[in-house]
Amino acid sequence: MSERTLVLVKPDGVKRGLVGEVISRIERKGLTLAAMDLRNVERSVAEEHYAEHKEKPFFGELLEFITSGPVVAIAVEGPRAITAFRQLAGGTDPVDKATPGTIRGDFALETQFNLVHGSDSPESAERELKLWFPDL
Ligand code: RTP
Ligand code: MG
Repeated sequence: MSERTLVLVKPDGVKRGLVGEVISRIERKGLTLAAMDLRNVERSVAEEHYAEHKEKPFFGELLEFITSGPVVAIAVEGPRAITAFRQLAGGTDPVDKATPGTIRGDFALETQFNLVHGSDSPESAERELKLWFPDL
């Protein structure tokens, strides 16, 4: 059964020219692109997107960062797409958790600048896809 997940190439990934690399890995895995858009992120959308982290000490800098430049938002589709993309991305900390061979493990050094976002559950995916692609 196919499902959809929200992937973001964050501002660091766009600035470093890694959009193609991320899309290529998604496609080579066998997942498909249902929708894709390069866009600047409104602060309200950023707050909504990361609402689960509202009370965290890093919330302020997370909002600053995610609104610091354009992101590429992608609705990714395929069997077990949510888990499949989280595996492609690697763990949140690009050095301690993400292993080489993953996007974060291969291209990132700092947790704050970990290049990509992927929805972490079916509930998150549904909520995030409504927020980023209401017409999909
Ligand atoms: P994401 O939501 O972006 O896909 O990342 P994730 O699930 O792997 O990690 P999560 O715990 O949801 O954290 C969201 C993003 O917040 C930033 N972060 N900074 N300074 C810090 O300690 C810290 N911790 C998390 C990261 O950009 C992380 O991806
Ligand atoms: Mg998360």
